[in-house]
Amino acid sequence: MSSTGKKGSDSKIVVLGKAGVGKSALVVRFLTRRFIWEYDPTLECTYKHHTTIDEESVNMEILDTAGQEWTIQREGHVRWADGFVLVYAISDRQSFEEISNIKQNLDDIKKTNSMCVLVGNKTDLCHERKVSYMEGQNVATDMSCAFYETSASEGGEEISEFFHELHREIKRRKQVEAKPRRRSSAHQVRNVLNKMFKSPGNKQQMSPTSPTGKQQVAVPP
Ligand SMILES: Nc1nc2c(ncn2[C@@H]2O[C@H](COP(=O)(O)OP(=O)(O)OP(=O)(O)O)[C@@H](O)[C@H]2O)c(=O)[nH]1
Ligand SMILES: [Mg+2]
Repeated sequence: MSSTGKKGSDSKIVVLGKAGVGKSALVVRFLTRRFIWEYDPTLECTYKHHTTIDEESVNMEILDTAGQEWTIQREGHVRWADGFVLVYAISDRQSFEEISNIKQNLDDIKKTNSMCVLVGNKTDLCHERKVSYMEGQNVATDMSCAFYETSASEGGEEISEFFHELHREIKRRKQVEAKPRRRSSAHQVRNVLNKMFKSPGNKQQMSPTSPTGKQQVAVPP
C-alpha cells in the first residue's frame, strides 16, 4: 500500500512481438531493473507485480508471450488482457512490419481499438538501425497509441514509463466504461410526456391505447 494508503486499480498487460525482439528483457528490466544477456526462448510466463503509480497501490499482471506464430491460445490471452505492449527491435525490419498485423488481430478479437503502446527496443544497436524513429512514430499515430524507443540492455527510464502509462490508460478506460450511460434524449422526452399525461390536473385526452390497454406515446425519433 502506498504512503497515502489509496487502493488503485489493477491491470492485465500482455507483451507481444516477434521472437528475439527483447520482450522478456524488457519485462525483466521493468520488474528487477536488471538485464541478463542470455534468455531461453520464452514459454508463456505471467508475472504479478505490486507497485505504486501516482500514489496509488496497484497490482499489475504481465504476460510475457513467446514470439511464435499466432495460436488459438493467444486469442484467450488477448481476451484476458486490458492492454498490450507491442515490441519490435529497431535493428530488425521484419519485426517492425509484423506490428500492424498483430494490432489488426488484437482489434479483431477485442472488437474495438485495443489499448496499446508501441515500443522500438535495442536502441543501443544504433549502428544496425533498420527502422527510423519517425517510422515508429507514424505507425503509433496510425494505431492511436503512445510510442517509445528504448534499450532493455541500457535500461532506460522509459521502460517503467511505458508500463505505467499503459496502466493509466487502462484505468481511464475502465472508469469511462464504469460510468452509467446517459439516457437517450428519446427516453427523456418519453418521461416528460408520461408526466404530462399522468398529472391529475391535466385534462388532455390520452393518446390511443394499445391492445393491452397500455398507453402509447409517440416519441420523436
Ligand atoms: N543489444 C541488445 N540486445 C537485447 C536487448 N534486449 C534484448 N536483447 C537480446 O536479444 C535476445 C532476445 O531477447 P529476449 O528478451 O529473449 O527476446 P524475446 O522477445 O523475449 O524472445 P522470445 O521469448 O523468443 O519471443 C537476447 O540475447 C537478449 O539479450 C537490447 O535492448 N539490446
Ligand atoms: Mg521471451
